[in-house]
Amino acid sequence: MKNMEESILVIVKPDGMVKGLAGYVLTRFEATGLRMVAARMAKVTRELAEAHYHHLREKPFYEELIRFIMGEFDNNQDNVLAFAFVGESAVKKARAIAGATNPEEADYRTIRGSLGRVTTKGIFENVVHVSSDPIEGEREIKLWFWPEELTVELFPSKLAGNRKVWVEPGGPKTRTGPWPEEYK
Ligand code: IDP
Ligand code: MG
Repeated sequence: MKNMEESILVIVKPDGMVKGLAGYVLTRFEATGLRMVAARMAKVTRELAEAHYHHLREKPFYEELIRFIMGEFDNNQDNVLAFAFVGESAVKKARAIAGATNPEEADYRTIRGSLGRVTTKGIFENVVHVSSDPIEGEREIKLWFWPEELTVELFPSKLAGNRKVWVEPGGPKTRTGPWPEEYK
């Protein structure tokens, strides 16, 4: 990763997957000029969902958010497409095309503004996840990908047994690191 470059996680959420928007979302992100360094289909278990959204666990919409990202409101679509992108101002560029969190408030030219919706139950079906900042980007990439799934050495990794793991796991509930007491 060059100086000033940021790395981010992008996910096509279950609503985007069931609507057949994975290819479209990728096309929009490719147009940013950011470099794709990882891509995989991921099964969203409750464990992964809770780790990913751990910082929102006090929010009133938390439980529904977990169920949403696990595909429970989208025909049990618990497989999502996850990407890692790298580039200058990656967060700003990616969030600009994703649009505001609430699809009803998002600019209509953005992915969320043109293709998202708020359900009658108040769930934001907003098609994509994009990391909020570079620190979150690192944490999330480490959570969703093993080191060998990346095409570049974004973050230091080491050999543990016969597979590589992140030297510094990306925060609470990563797949590779210790879980903080509060989550055990
Ligand atoms: P972001 O996805 O734009 O970064 P966050 O605040 O990190 O927004 O929230 C994560 C996800 O939680 C959102 O994408 C959306 O799916 C859901 N969410 C956030 N705020 C609300 C809300 O007020 N009502 C319902 N769902 C919400
Ligand atoms: Mg966020």
